[in-house]
Amino acid sequence: MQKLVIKKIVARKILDSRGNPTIEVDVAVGNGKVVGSGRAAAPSGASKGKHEVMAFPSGGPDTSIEVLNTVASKLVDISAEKQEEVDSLLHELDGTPDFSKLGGNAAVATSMAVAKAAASALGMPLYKYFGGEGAFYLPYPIGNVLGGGAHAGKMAPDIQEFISVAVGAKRFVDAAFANTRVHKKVRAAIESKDKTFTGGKGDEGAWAPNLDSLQAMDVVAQACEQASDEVGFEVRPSLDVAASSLYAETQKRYIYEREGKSRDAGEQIEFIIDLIKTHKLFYVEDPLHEEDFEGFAELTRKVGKDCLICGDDLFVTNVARIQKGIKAGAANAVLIKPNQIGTLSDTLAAVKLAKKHNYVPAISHRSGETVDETIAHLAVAWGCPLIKTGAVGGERVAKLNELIRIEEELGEKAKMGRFR
Ligand code: 2PG
Ligand code: MG
Repeated sequence: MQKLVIKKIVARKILDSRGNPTIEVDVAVGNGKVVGSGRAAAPSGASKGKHEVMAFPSGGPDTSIEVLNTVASKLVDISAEKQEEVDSLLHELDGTPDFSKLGGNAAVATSMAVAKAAASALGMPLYKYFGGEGAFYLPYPIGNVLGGGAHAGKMAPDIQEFISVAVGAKRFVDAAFANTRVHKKVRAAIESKDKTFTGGKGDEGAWAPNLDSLQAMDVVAQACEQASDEVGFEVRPSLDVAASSLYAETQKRYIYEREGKSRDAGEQIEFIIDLIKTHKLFYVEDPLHEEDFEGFAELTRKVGKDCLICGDDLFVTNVARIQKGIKAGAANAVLIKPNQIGTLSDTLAAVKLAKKHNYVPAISHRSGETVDETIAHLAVAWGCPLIKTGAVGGERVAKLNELIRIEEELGEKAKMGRFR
């Protein structure tokens, strides 16, 4: 068969779930004539890590599109099946260490659209294109059911995400529905505590109540316990503290505004350990701020055998930072967000490094999302045993429903992922 090459790249500005502009890219591939096409859109974060690549150049998404349009011809006729070459060309065409000329969102949307186009030309779903016959492990969905922090209003909890993970589920579909069961129970519990609750939600579809972090933790832990009893398998509470958003560098303290409290590094570690032990937390993301490798290491030493300690802003899907974390023993899980690093090849390198050192890779959406379902395929292709997609909402269920379809397509072969 003739070589499959990139024929055309079209970029456009579209809306994300917050109504902010982001980039969508269409790629056509062929061997003479067009035989496949792929479309991908990039998400955007609210609680972004300091060390992420730049989502957009300083001129914003319009500048990003202009830059992509001027370099697109250089990508035409490049082999669409050589993802690494495509991705290193994206780096070269950008020419900066952090995608600040092209924008990480345009880069990642292009990278993903090329992969999807190549898969479509070969008549394969993306998870099979990247993962082959060995791609049959489904991830456990990490479902954000109650939230605050940078994703919700002032009176919501200081901690960003209170999460449910159905770790006992035997099938993806059951795990996804267990999370929505918890989500519904959480609403009922909030309403019974607060008669004025309006049903308001944060950016990811998690309820945003007028509760402090400890009240919220109780509500979610109880809802998980009740859901476990009803479904007959374990559903565990979890957190994304997003501690960089709480940290005040000048005071070297974590400021819990809603609670009217602040904690120094030692107090923060003790606070998190207490939450992990009291509520049997399965997973805690960013319990400390993004530069505190040592604090992460101390926490992991103390509770890492009972709980996944995951770095998001700490690692930003960046192999150098993950390497630094591995050396320090900073965590036992890594959040994987393709747009934090800008290409699929860089993302895969992060997943491989994490796995090699028994760090659990958890692939993740952003708070500002689109209905793009690429990460669902990447989770299966790369054997990530966790996927963070939220529990409800169109742009969240786009990924969950795609995984339900993949599980159905895999049939008997499908298995839930393994953590260690
Ligand atoms: C996070 C994410 C997604 P954001 O902190 O993990 O839940 O939020 O996209 O705002 O960084
Ligand atoms: Mg996070």
